[in-house]
Amino acid sequence: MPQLSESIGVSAPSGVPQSVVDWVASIAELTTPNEIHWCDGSVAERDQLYEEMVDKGTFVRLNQDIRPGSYLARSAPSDVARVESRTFICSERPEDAGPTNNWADPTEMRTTLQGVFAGAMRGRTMYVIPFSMGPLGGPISKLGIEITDSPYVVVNMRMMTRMGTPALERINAGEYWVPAVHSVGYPLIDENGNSRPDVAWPCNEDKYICQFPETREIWSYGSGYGGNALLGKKSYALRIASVLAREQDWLAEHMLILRLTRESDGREFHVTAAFPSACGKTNLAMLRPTIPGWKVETIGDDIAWMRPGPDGRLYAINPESGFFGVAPGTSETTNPTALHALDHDTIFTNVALTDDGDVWWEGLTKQPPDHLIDWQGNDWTPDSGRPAAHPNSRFTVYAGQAESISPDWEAPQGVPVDAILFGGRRSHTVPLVSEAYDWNHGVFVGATVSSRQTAAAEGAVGELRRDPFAMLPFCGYNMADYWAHWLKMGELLGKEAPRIFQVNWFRRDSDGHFLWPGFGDNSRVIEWALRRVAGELPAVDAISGRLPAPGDLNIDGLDLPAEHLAMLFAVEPDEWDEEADLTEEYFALFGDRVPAELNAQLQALRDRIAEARSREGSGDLVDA
Ligand code: GTP
Ligand code: SPV
Ligand code: MN
Repeated sequence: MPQLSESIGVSAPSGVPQSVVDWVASIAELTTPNEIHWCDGSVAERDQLYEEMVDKGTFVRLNQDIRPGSYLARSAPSDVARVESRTFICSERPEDAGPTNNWADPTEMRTTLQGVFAGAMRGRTMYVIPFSMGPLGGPISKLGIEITDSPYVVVNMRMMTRMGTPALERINAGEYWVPAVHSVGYPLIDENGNSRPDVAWPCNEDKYICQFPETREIWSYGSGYGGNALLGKKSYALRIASVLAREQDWLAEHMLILRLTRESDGREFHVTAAFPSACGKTNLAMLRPTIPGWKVETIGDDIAWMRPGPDGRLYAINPESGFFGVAPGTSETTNPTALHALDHDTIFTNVALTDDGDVWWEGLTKQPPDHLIDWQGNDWTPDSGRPAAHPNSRFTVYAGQAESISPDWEAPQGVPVDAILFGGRRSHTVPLVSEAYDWNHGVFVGATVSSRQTAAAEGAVGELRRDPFAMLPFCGYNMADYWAHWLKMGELLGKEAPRIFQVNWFRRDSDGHFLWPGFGDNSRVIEWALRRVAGELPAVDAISGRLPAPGDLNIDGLDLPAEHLAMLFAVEPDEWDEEADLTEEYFALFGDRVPAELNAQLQALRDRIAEARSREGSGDLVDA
């Protein structure tokens, strides 16, 4: 058997500590690549990789007159989204992963991984990617090194993280870093030394996305797509970081970050929002208000790291430096900011290709082009009867390209959070907006989020599932302990804690139409929430929380019939009764690990339902 790694050596850049060299050498010994490349993050390095990927067929160079610096990748049809069923939390004890994670014994998983990674990079280049999550050197930022055999991963990581020499220099100086190992699992030479040709999107049927919370390691095998492979994102910034955050009294969350400035008095507000995958974080992060008086700036669209600051308030940073956003549905009407950001220097994955070498996806234009090459590389016409772009097709773009990006998006200390929103796709039950009674009620609201599943992960699209804090696939430890951690953070923050709101853009009428126009009009809901934060508005106590008093939600200029408005805010005792029963069943999954306070919140919800019923019975609120 050829011992390739011995002959190539590790040849690390100068200054790299022996411990890092030893780790890289150990991975090279295991995976036996042809060569090792230490990524410096330069434009020259990027351009060389683009060139190589075009030559190999992994990338299609788009029409450079229309989309300069932009490329299209088409993945294997079996590798199009996160694979939750193959994502593992490998904690020593199964109860520390909890009932909502796939647990695997760390010793057994190590043996399995040693098996699948052995020789996995034969015939390929192994890339060593030093990166920082968060601005380099920031007090909330953290470092990592991803080893991968995928040049696609390298060029995506270059946009999504601060990647290259400056990150490595901090590691050289002895700063903490997290190791992450990735292989697509498609060696080009077998164990007998026989070669096989490469394919445009190498991957493996067998997939493992593994997080080891105690040793803070990440191992990912078999997929080249998104969060399965860009290991700074979900694996580090959420699964491992949530474990660190619990120990160190901070929060690692699946949240966008937004700044809103009120023009009348110049007051700045910062909002974070947790919505499940493909439920509107990118859209809200780039909100264009349809009401006057507000300026909106983007800080992050997917992940927030939040820490109490010196003044006791909660400060948020975006650990990422790019957007890996859902393409379908992005248009001049729904999200012009995102659309314009994609004008140049963008990597598209699994969208359709037009005859003039540009991109297209469902929702981009009302009229689809007459002919396209679909995401699988086949001819497509409007009567093909299948989507031209994959529903989870995505764009990767540097965050600085969004015209809405805040001048403070890289502020190392972060921005102070005034309000936190929780939302999901709910056709009924949950009103357009309600404010939690207090932090603990807000934690209950976050813990009980449910949402219709989207194409961001494999599974039954449309099925309603619990997705607490939009963290179901991303919490690195027992979800019930995570709720306890949120309760504890409320105690730490005390009166400085942000206010919490529940929103639902997705309520439908009996014909299945959305009742709320959404998108830019979501500014109306946020304005109400921020005026509540500012203490400028009263509210009406209801089952799910505090609702806007009649007339307080600005609906000027909206074509919203009064009965639709009523339906958006209807809080039906029967529906909430069912909700409470389902919550009780859901909590039972976690046994006695559920914090007592959340059971008390459930009882308080039941009490509010009973009270609403008795008021109904007395005729108080019944329309004449
Ligand atoms: P991940 O990147 O997967 O974490 O998701 P995300 O939350 O950033 O998702 P994104 O913003 O890309 O969600 C896109 C989907 O949400 C598309 O189907 C949009 O049409 C839909 N969407 C976003 N905002 C709204 C809204 O206000 N109303 C409605 N009805 N749909 C919306
Ligand atoms: C999500 O699924 O929540 C995403 C996309 O943000 S991925 O990075 O693929 O996880
Ligand atoms: Mn996400």
